[in-house]
Order: sequence, then C-alpha cells, then structure tokens
Amino acid sequence: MDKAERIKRMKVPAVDPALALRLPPGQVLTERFPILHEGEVPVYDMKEWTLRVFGEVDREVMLTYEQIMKMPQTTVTCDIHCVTRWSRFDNAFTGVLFRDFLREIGVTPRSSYVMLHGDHGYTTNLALRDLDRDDVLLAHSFDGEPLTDKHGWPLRLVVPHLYFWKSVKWLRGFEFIQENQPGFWEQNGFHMGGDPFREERFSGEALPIPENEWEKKEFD
Ligand SMILES: Nc1nc2c(c(=O)[nH]1)N[C@H]1C(S)=C(S)[C@@H](COP(=O)(O)O)O[C@H]1N2
Ligand SMILES: [Mo]
Repeated sequence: MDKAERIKRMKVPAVDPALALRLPPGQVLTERFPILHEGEVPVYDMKEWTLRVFGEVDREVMLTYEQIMKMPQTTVTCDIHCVTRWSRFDNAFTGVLFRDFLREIGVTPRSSYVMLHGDHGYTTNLALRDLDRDDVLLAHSFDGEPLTDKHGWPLRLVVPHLYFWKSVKWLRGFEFIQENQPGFWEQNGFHMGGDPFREERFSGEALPIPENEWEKKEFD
C-alpha cells in the first residue's frame, strides 16, 4: 500500500472541536498533573514566611501568610500549558487575584515589568500587563485543597495565559523593575514572553523538546 493510501486509512482520534481550540499548537493533553521544577522542595516555618513587594514601588512591604489569607479570595478555573508540551484543562486554583492583591496592599508600581522570585533562587520575568488580568492568582489551593508541597505550597503564582514556567511555585517576592530582564529560564534560552498560542517557547534557535519528555517526570 502506498503512503497516501495508508494515511487515508489511518484512524483520526476524535477530538471535540471546542476542546481542540483550547489546545495550543504542539501541545498534548493530559489528565494527570505533572510535577516539574529545578532543585529541592522548600521546607517552611510559616512563622518566618514572608512575601516581599519591592523595587519600583512607592513603598516596600513584607506580608505574612495570614495577611494574604485575609484578602478577598477568588477561584479561577483555567487551562495550563507547559513548554515541555503537556496541557491540562479545567484546573481550579483558589487564592488572591493579583489585581486585588495590589489594591489591598495599596502599593503603586512605578514600572511596567516584574521579576517574580521563588524560593531557592527561581525567577521569572513578566510584563505588568500580563499580571494585571482577571485570571492571574497568588494561589494557595487547588481543587479546594491546599496545594501540595510539590505544586508550590504555601503560595504559587498562576498565570494561565502564558507557558507554565511563568507560574512561580514557592513564591516569595514581587520585584517591580524598569527594564524587562530575563529570569531563570529566560536566561537559558526560553522566550521573554511565553504565549503558548504563538508558540513562544524559545528566544533563539528552537531547542528540541520531544513530545513525550514530560511523561518521564513525576505526576499526581
Ligand atoms: N520555584 C519554581 N517555580 C516553578 C518551577 C521551578 O523550577 N521552581 N518550574 C516551573 C515550570 S517549568 C512549570 S511547568 C511549573 C510546574 O508546576 P507543577 O509542578 O505544579 O505542574 O512550575 C513552574 N514554577
Ligand atoms: Mo515547564
């Protein structure tokens, strides 16, 4: 049988067209929740834990976990897309909307970019307009339960419209900056933006990411 004939006879998997529209190019849908990070999972003494807001702001602040938990709470159900090609639909995260957070602490940023800081030195850069949306959360819960340690408890960022490396786990700081600067992965060849629907994976030459790379990782 020639190749054209073989292809014609191939079974095409039935994908709900509504769902297909939600899946960015080059992504594979999974129902499991992969665990991906560099380095160790931090261990916390919550009495010592703080979230620092600093840099180009009218006033630096240090917040306790209690203060964050007392802010208005929102649940966002969103799709997430990892640059290693897995996507997961309908994830319910609960926490404080970045918008509400800024309003609550009354800090005015004097810059258009933000460097996010996670524990153990993880950083990622975002434009302020990518945080100032109605779906960006400082999340502490997933599916109505506190986040597991490995998914970023006590606090992680969730930025659904960008690749998931922008969603810092073990979030400890918002640093407002004048000029856009590359964070950890961005210094290692990842895109400064990270829009999955435009496949903004890399800033230079495309790095080969096999379709099943993420399948070898840890899940829950
Ligand atoms: N602090 C920190 N946050 C991080 C990472 C990391 O290595 N350290 N990895 C990022 C990447 S590449 C992804 S895909 C998501 C994975 O989140 P998950 O383990 O909850 O799926 O976390 C992001 N946030
Ligand atoms: Mo990732």
